[in-house]
Amino acid sequence: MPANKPLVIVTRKLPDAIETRMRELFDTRLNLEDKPLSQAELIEAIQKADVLVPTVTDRIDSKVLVRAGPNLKLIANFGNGVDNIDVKTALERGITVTNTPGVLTEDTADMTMALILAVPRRLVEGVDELKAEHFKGWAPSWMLGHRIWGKRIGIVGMGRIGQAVARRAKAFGLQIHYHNRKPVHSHIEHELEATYWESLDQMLARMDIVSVNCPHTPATYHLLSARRLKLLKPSAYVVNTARGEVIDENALARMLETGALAGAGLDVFEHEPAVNPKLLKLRNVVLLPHMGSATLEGRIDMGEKVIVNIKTFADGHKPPDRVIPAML
Ligand code: 8YV
Repeated sequence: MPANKPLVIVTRKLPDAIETRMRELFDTRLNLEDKPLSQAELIEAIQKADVLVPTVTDRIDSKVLVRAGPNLKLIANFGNGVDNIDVKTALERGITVTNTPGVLTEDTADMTMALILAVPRRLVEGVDELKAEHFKGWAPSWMLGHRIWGKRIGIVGMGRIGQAVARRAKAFGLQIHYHNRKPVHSHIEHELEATYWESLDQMLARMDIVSVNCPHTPATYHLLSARRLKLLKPSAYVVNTARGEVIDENALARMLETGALAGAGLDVFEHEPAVNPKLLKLRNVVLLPHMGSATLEGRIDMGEKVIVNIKTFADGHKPPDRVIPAML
């Protein structure tokens, strides 16, 4: 890779400040129109680039990677999740992969908490009622939701985001339960007064709210399968700000439709940007277009991470946010 000015191809429009800095530092090709790249355009990009900066909307699977040119040495993903990239194949081909961890934790946890509040308290339904001019004055039995204080939340995946959700949830009076590959450090458990469940099945059966905060990997695909969803109490709510693929979306939609589950708050979908049409028709769901980390500050921080990863790599050092297979 040319030491100082690698050819960096960016697949989507990034914040202006980030694009400007990238152009100062590297030979950077931007996508100012922000039109998603077709597979052919993506292949063309990886044949030329020294560094590719993709996002979650670019599927970089083995079919794409086998076409990579000899110069491609780094894929600096603009995003935390790397389920859009076949990391194993990339590494086998000598391509380093980096991501942007840490900087979208608080924003994503905020949005998770917003959904945890919005669904049981019927926030969107209330807004819709008002807009439809159905509000004829307060009534004791109108628009009743459910209290969240004192209820149990089960967090699936207690990494950075899961812990940030737990801190917020605790402040709202929820009791914290979690399932993770292994328990978190005892001082974190103590701080959060959190209960660890080795068995996801056992935890699910006892929770009032379930929040999905784990990455999508082969091991977590449909972790909330039709069978596991059936373990939930009919009064339970499901919130997902991680990846749609972690839940069997069709099974979830069916259960919400029949009242086998109380409601769901979903920021991510199994076949994005498509959303299961059944979900769109339901009143007991709050659906968002994958905007958990969508703050300007967060996007700039993500861009800064991408720049640091490229710059350290181009300078011959190990970039700080390398994705290693053990993480997947
Ligand atoms: C990002 C995300 O905005 O970083 C992630 O894993 O899910 C998003 O919130 C998106 O991935 C950008 O590539």
